[in-house]
Amino acid sequence: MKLKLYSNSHSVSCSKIEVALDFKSIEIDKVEAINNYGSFSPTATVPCLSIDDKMISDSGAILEFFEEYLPDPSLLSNNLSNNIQIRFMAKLVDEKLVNSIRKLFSLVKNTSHPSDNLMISNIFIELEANLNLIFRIKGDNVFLASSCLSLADCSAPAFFSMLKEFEIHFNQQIKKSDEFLKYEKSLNENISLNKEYKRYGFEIRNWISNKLLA
Ligand SMILES: N[C@@H](CCC(=O)N[C@@H](CS)C(=O)NCC(=O)O)C(=O)O
Repeated sequence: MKLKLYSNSHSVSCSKIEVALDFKSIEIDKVEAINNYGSFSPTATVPCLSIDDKMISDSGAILEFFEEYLPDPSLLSNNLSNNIQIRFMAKLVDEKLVNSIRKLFSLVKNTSHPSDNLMISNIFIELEANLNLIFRIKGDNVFLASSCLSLADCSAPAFFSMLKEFEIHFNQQIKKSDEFLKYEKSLNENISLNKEYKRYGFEIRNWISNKLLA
């Protein structure tokens, strides 16, 4: 099987795939795509995985592919009911956390409109509420959906590093619950999550600086 991954180093959705590749120690041919995603990706988005003659451009489907391609170590469990919890949580993290924080990218600019501040505050309020929801559903698990790293945690490094950089940039803070701090500790102590947290944080800091210089 011939595999090639088209990704972009500051894409949140591509960051998810980096976690899985590192965790599973998968070496893959990669292309850093800068723009014009429509020339290779069916949805004009990255990540996009080329598998022989197929082009698949959805991070969730790509993660599931790598899980089947190299099942050990696993990002699922051997229990059907835990696996549905893992997939449920993975979807919630993308819909409630990643989609909310993404809205802040377009608000990083040199000259802001007076209405920007209200929009920024509302996004921070939404993030705090969505984090509380996620942590309520997480319960006592060490990781987001299980006692081990799973598919549900793969977006976490990008989300947590973005949150840190956007809190600094917009001078806004969300209230950190004990659950938030406990999960942040698990993220920092896990090799694959921590490595991606640092790499992505560096990318976002650069992205913000370049945007302000432009
Ligand atoms: N649901 C898709 C979303 C992918 C997505 O929106 N990717 C962004 C980068 S994070 C993208 O390619 N946006 C188009 C662009 O930047 O031109 C997935 O999970 O793969």
